[in-house]
Amino acid sequence: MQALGFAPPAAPGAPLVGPSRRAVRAAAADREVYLLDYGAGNVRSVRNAIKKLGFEIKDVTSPLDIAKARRLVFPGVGALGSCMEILKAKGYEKPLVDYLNDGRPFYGICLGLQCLFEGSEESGGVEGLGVIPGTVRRFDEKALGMPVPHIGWNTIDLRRPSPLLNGVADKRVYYVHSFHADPAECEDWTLATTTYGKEFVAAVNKGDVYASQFHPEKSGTTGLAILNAFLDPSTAAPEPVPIPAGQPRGLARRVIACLDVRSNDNGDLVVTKGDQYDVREKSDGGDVRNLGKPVELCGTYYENGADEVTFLNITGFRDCPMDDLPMLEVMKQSSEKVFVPLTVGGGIKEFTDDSGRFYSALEVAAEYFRSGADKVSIGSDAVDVAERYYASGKAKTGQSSIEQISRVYGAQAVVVSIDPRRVWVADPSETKNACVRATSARGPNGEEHCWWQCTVRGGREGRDLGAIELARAVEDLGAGEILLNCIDKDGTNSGFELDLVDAVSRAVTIPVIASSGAGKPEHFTEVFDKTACSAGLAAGIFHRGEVGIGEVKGRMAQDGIPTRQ
Ligand code: 1PR
Repeated sequence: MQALGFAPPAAPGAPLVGPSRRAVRAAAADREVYLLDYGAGNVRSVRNAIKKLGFEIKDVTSPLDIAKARRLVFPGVGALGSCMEILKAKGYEKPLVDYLNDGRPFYGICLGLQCLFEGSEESGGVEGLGVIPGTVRRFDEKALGMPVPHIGWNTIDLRRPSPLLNGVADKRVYYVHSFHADPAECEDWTLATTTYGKEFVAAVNKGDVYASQFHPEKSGTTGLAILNAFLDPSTAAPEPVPIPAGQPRGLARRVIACLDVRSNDNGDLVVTKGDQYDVREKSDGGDVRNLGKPVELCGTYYENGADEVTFLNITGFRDCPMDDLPMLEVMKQSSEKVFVPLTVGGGIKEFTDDSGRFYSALEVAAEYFRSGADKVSIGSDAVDVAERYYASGKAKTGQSSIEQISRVYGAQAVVVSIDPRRVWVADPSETKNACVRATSARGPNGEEHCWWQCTVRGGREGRDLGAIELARAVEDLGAGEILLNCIDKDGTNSGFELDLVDAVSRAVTIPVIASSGAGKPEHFTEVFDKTACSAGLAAGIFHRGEVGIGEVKGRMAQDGIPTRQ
């Protein structure tokens, strides 16, 4: 990618040699991008991506800014209903429609695409800007037989050559959405489609107006090239890159690197890693294991091809997250150089600080989103929420952390992290929780059946709630993804807990991330072959340098499992 930079401003009072002041001002204006950030969520990544490409961001603060913009980027975040309300309340709707109808340079991302249509089924039915014919509809998980939201890296099929996408026609880009537009309703506009059970609109274009359902700012170097082709058309490829024959198409299974983070005994924030959740050295005075610096390792895993990076603040349950400036700083710094999705977990719950100030879980999550997180992962609090849900006969109060965050930021922004431990039973009638007949192991007394008990506070306390029951409850309450750990397997390098991953993946229709126990690349193939999970996560093998992310993906490709290379 071409290196970009600003023209240096002329020194005050300096004689005009070389380019005139007017030319310098014009050159600076030429690198300006107006950003339509209506304040609903994390647009830090879009800002970071634009800055990384050498452009200067100006925020739209009045309807007049839209009229005078030379380029406008609209990263829609949250729910479409509230997005449209804010556009109307701020008086942006009319100038935006005029701008779009004039075909001036515009790039809408995700909701920034969906709002261009006549309407959407989201939020009980919403009227859009009406620039593109058609209605945005929810994916039907039952009809598709696949998890919704559609999360992950998928291929794009160009309907026609386009400077924006020519150079990346053979690549995968990152999607995270539950609603989609139908190309049959907007043939003229459709630039590219993608298939997820059915074909849907991946990108639209007319004149200099572009919008994509995928997130270029989260699609690594591919996404940066797309944004760059929009901002600086001279970088665009003239012809579509040919797609190699036999290249597997469709959604890739994701490989996620996980960083368990906590303060060590000197108070430094370090990446650590436990064996069955015990993160202290067995010798050397039992210090917290130190496997590196969070921001550095995150950058390394991005460079090495991780599809996502997850940070788990493993002592977050006992700290006050709003005071946890180092963790917020980790997110800010990571999002400056890492352009794939970032998840953060640990301490996402409501709490009252020492001065008596109450913070809702939504406020805590919002702080992380503002700092660059794309998703938050809820652990202990999800167990409490699910217990209340069952105790009340599956009532939805709208007040739980999951419901509140999902309502404002969308289901795709809410991951629930489960920390279960296997419990063997002589007979399934011994527990109210769903049991499974184990396929690969037997209990200490030859037991064939087991269930997986949810724990809280990093495995310190078990509850009478099974992982399957928890997964079902949080799906119903609005979680968009499950991060499925297993304490018995954590750090053992013995492979994922296949029976657990299979049972939970079949119990819910949201994506499941298999975690704990990966020891070699073949373990990823195995979990993808034998279960319907969407992603595999590992920590220890990557931190200790035993296996690289490239090796895992190479093995997957060899074994015919779609992967982003
Ligand atoms: O309860 O909302 O505050 O969240 C705390 C979060 O911290 C939870 O998501 C919980 O999973 C995590 N956590 C708490 N204690 C530990 C610990 O290790 N002592 N880590 C912990 C969880 C499991 C995975 C690990 C995989 C893969 N660690 O994160 O990365 O098991 O490891 P492997 O590939 O090396 O086998 P809250």
